Amino acid sequence: MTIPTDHPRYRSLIVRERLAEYVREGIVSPEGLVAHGRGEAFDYMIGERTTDGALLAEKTAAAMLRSAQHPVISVNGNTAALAAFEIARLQEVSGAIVEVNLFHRTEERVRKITHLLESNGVTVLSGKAERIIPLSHDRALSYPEGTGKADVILVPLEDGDRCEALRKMGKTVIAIDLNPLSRTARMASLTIVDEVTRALPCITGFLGTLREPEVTELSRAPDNNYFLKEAMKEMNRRLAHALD
Ligand code: PTJ
Repeated sequence: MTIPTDHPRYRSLIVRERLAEYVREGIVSPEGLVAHGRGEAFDYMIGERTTDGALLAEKTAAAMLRSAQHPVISVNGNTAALAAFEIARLQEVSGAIVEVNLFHRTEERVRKITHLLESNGVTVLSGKAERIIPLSHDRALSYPEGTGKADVILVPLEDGDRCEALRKMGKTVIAIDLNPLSRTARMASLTIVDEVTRALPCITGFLGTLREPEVTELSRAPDNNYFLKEAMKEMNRRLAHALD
């Protein structure tokens, strides 16, 4: 289908088309479309823009990645489909290890997602996945040199259970999630309530400009509840005046 460029929702429709194509190619899971729809709904409520609160969270995430000894970015099907290039840029400036971790895991999907990431310039951790995360499901599978060693893990669009398990392992978890009420958002050490393709370039940008005193100050003990409350306040404000 050709999307008319003058359609008021052109960008959103193009992204949906792209995700549907990635489902056909076996990169995004069918469930990933549902997850995307939920994200879109929350993005409407936040005004489809990066709020001041999200920007501060992105700066904080940059500081946390900068001060990490072994930063890791965990990528799933939706993130690869939406933001492979943005992941490559962030890896370049942060030096983070990128690994593929899937909720709906098959070795074929891991291979296809790895290929998509690599063709956008990402260096993807290879090797044999092991049951590293204390979960009964295949979401336990991860890489000893990645998640196994990580102190700070960036997990765009993560599942709540996995986020909780990573926290129990003592990892510092940075989530990107448009839903401030999700279990992931509440379980993470820091949640960025922003759309993943807006959030990643902001983190990359801050990594290039942050100075050492800010890194120390911001990465000390982020107040996740503060960021979640700011996002909800913003949504409430917008909803209260939506029809004015
Ligand atoms: O590729 P897989 O098999 O690993 O599966 C990936 C999905 C995303 C399907 C899987 O991790 C999943 O089911 O995730 P959840 O539990 O639905 O959580 C996804 C969260 O991401 C939801 O809270 C959405 O609101 C949010 N979200 C969706 N799209 C975006 C988003 N947040 C930021 N940017 C988006 N584009």
